[in-house]
Amino acid sequence: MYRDKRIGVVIPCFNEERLIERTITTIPNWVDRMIVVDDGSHDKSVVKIKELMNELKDRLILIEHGENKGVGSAIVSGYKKALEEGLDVVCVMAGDSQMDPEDLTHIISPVVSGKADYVKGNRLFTGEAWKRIPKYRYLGNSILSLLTKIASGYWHVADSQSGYTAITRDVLDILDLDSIYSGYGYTNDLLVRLNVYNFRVKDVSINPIYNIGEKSRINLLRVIPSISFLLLRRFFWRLKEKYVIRDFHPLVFFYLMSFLLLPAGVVFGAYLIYLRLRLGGIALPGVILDAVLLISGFQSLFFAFWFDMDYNKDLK
Ligand SMILES: Nc1nc2c(ncn2[C@@H]2O[C@H](COP(=O)(O)OP(=O)(O)O)[C@@H](O)[C@H]2O)c(=O)[nH]1
Ligand SMILES: [Mg+2]
Repeated sequence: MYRDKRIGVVIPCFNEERLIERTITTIPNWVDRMIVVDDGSHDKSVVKIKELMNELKDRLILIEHGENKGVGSAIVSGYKKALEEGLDVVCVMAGDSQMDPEDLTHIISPVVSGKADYVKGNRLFTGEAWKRIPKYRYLGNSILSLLTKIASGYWHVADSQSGYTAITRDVLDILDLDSIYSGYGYTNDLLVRLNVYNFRVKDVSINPIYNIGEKSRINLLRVIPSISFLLLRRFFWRLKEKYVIRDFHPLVFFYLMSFLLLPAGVVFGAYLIYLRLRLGGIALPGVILDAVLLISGFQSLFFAFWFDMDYNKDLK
């Protein structure tokens, strides 16, 4: 119990025999349930977890997927179990000890006190982030964080790939858990969904932990394109759900204008460059038309961003 709330921690685990014990044993005693979701680990993770279950009894629950279904699916299984167990606040912490248990109170406090519906750790607030996080991870994370701001409408949220989170039971009851993305993009997907329901999301500063013997399974070259594509789909879904069906906002026209004008401007511009190279000269009206397409396209896009940011400014 933390204040008067029952707290759960979901721990996704895949081949974490070296760090799973440390993860579980360092979680504070006031956590009522730890729900480890193993996804067909090939190592001794499950053996280690079962040993700990003898000591920790009801506080430690193991869900075994048997085959690997992805980290997003593991979190969803953990969330469903947490609902069954009647927990009020459900956190997620990785099974490789990369999340500092000292930060757990910071993560849950805004949710427990009713100031936020979802809280996410942000590793970038500390000045140490650039030094501690491997550079290629930092840059990959920055690209996805920017795309997630656009897709989710939570412009104040950064470090979108951070999986250290807390969510309330009420939010879990409303979300369609089964349709959440099964892979590493689940954090991004969740943010887009939360925005459609106007839930308040808060970022809190956490300590970035690296080089403790963890081995990331993330392959950035594969993950960045697949999450970007997911975000594109979810972005259109959010515009439809939030600004057409549930409420109406003209920002959809601004987005639409920019999606028509910008590609037209780019294609026409490329054609003009081709003509310039082939024929050595181009007519001024063509250049002016292209400038109008590009300038209006960018203006529409930036206005759409601005309206979206303004609409969501209180959801923090
Ligand atoms: N259940 C489950 N857990 C996974 C899977 N992939 C990764 N994890 C766990 O999710 C956590 C974060 O994964 P990791 O690869 O370390 O990501 P990173 O720390 O963001 O680089 C770790 O505890 C992993 O064991 C999976 O497919 N299924
Ligand atoms: Mg890790």
